[in-house]
Amino acid sequence: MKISKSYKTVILTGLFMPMTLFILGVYNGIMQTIYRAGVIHQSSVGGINYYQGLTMHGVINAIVLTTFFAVIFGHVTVSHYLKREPPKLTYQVSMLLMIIGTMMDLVAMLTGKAQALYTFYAPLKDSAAFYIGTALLIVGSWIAFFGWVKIWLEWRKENPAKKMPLAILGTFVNFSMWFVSSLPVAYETLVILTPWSLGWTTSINIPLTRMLFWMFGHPLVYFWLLPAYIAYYTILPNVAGGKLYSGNAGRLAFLLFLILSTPVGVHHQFSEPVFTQGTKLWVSVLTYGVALPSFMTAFTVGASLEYAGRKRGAKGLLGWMVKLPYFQQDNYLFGYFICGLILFIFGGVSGIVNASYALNQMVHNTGWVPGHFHMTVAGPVLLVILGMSLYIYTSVSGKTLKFKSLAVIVPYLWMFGVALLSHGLMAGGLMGEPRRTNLGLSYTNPDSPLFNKHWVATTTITMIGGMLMGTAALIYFIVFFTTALSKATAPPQIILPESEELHEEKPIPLLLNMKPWLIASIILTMFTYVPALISVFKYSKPVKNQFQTESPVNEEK
Ligand code: HAS
Repeated sequence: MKISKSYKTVILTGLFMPMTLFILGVYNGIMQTIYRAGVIHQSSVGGINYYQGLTMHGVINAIVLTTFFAVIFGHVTVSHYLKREPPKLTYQVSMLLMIIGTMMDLVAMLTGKAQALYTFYAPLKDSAAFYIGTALLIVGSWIAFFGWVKIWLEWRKENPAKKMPLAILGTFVNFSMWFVSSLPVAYETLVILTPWSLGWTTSINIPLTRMLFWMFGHPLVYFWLLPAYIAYYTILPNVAGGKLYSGNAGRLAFLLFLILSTPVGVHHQFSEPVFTQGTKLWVSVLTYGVALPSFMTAFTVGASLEYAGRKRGAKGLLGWMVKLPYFQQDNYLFGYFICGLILFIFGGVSGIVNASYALNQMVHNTGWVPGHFHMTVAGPVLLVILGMSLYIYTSVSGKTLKFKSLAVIVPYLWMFGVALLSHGLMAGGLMGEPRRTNLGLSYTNPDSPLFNKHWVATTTITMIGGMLMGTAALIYFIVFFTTALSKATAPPQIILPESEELHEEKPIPLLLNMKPWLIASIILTMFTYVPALISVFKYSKPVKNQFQTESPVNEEK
C-alpha cells in the first residue's frame, strides 16, 4: 500500500527514536552484569549510579521501546489489512505525546531524579516529571488505538461479510487490554504519586500503589508479547514457507489473553502480607490459566513450522526442524522469530514455576525472576521487535537492508547470550542470589565480610551472557543505523508477509465478537481486585513517608 509523507514520518520516527535510546538501555544492561559479577566494586560508573542505570535499563527497554513498537507495528498491521491510513490527527498527536513523555522520563532518569526502577511504585519516589512523562507515553499510545478503531468501523461498513483479519483481532485485543489495564496506573501516577512527589501530600498507602502498579504490570507483559504473537501467527508461517495450521486456534488464544491477562497481577505480590490466602490461591489458578493460550500457540505455531519443514522435503518425526530456513539472508525474519520461540519455551516453563505459590516463595526477589523474564521479554518480544523493525524500516523508507549477512547472525548470537545470562541468574537465584542488588559492593567482593563464593560462578556466567548480548546488539545497531542513514532506492510502502490458513475453518461466532470476552474480562478482574482492594484498605493505611533511596527504613518518627 502507498503511504502519505506524514504517516511515513511518524512510522520512521517511531522506530528510529526508541532504537537510538535502546543503545543506552543496552549499555546499562551490560553494566548490570559487570557490577553483579564483582568486576567493579563501585556504586556508580561514568556518573550513572547502579539504581539509576537499572532504572534506565528497565524503562527504556521494557516500557519505551516496547510501547513505541506496539504502536508502530499496530499502524503497519492495521493499514496493511484495512488498506487505509488512520486519521492524521490521531497518529500525529499520539506520536507527539509519546515523544514528549519519553523525553521527560529520559531527562528525569539522566539527572538522577528518577531511580525507582521500572516498577515505579512507592515507597521509592521519582520526580513528578517521570510520572507525568510515563502517563503521556501511555495516553499517546491510546490515541493511536482510537484512530485504528475509527478506520476499522469504516472498513466494517464497507465489508460487512468479511471476517475481522486475525492480525487486526490480535491488535485490538492487545490495545483493549492495554487501555483497561493502564487506567489503574494512570490513576496511581497522576492522582497518588505526582502530588506526593511534589510534596502536596505527605502520606502514602504503599500497598495500594503496589497493587495498582501490578494491576497494570502484568497485562503489560502481555502487551509486550502480543505483537510478537501476531507476527508468529500471521507472518512466521509464510516466511517459514508454510501455512498457519489453524486460524481459529489463533483467535481463541488472543481472546483468552483478553480475559486472563489483567486479573492475575497479584501473582507478583504473593509475598505481600495484605492479601488473603484466598486471593492468592485464586490468582495462582488464573495464572496457570493464562499459560493456556501460550501452550495453544506452541502447538499451532509448532504445527505450522512442521508443515513448512515437510513441504521443504523433511522426513521422520523431527526432520522438519532441520529443513527450516535458518540462515537465509533474504529471509532474515525467520531467524529472529525462531530464536525468540526457542527462548520462550524456557521463559514459559520458568513462569509456570513462578505461578506456584509455594515455589514462588523460593524464587521471589532472587536472580531467578530476571532469569525468567529475560527469556520472555528479551526473547520473543525483543527479537520480533528487532527483526520487524528492520523489515518495517526498509519497506516504509524504501531503503535497502545493509550488511544482510550480519543481520542474519544477530538473533542466534543474542539467543546464546540470553540463554547464558538467564542460566547464570536462575542458578544463582536458586542459591538465594538477590535481584536488583549491586553484588560487587558486597557478596561478590572478596574483600567484603559478606563475600559469598557460591555466587562467583553464576554471576560470571551471567556477565559472559551479557557480553554476548551486547555484541549482538552492537552488530544490530550497525545494521539498523547504516540502513536508516542510507539513501532510498524504492518507493515507500506498507507491506507485510501474510500467512494463508491451512484449512478452510467454519466461522465460530464467539470467536468473531470481542464483546462477550470484554465483559468476561471485567468480571474476572473484579473477582480478583474487589477482594484485593478490600484487603488493602483493611490491612494497610497511608503512612507519612520519609524513605530515602539509600535505606529501606522509614525514618518518620
Ligand atoms: Fe512472567 C514475573 C508468571 C510469561 C515477564 N514475568 C515476571 C516479570 C517479568 C515477566 C518482566 O506467577 C518480573 C516483574 C518484576 O520486575 O518483578 N510469566 C508467568 C507465567 C507466564 C509468564 C505463568 N512473563 C511472561 C511473559 C513475559 C513475562 C510472556 C514478558 C513478555 N512471571 C510470572 C510470575 C512472576 C513473573 C508468577 C512473579 C515472580 C516473582 O515472584 O516476582 C506464562 O504466560 C508463560 C506461558 C508460556 C509458555 C511457553 C509456550 C512456548 C512457546 C514456544 C514454542 C516454540 C516453538 C518452536 C513452537 C507455556 C509458544 C519449536 C521449534 C524448534 C525448532 C525448537
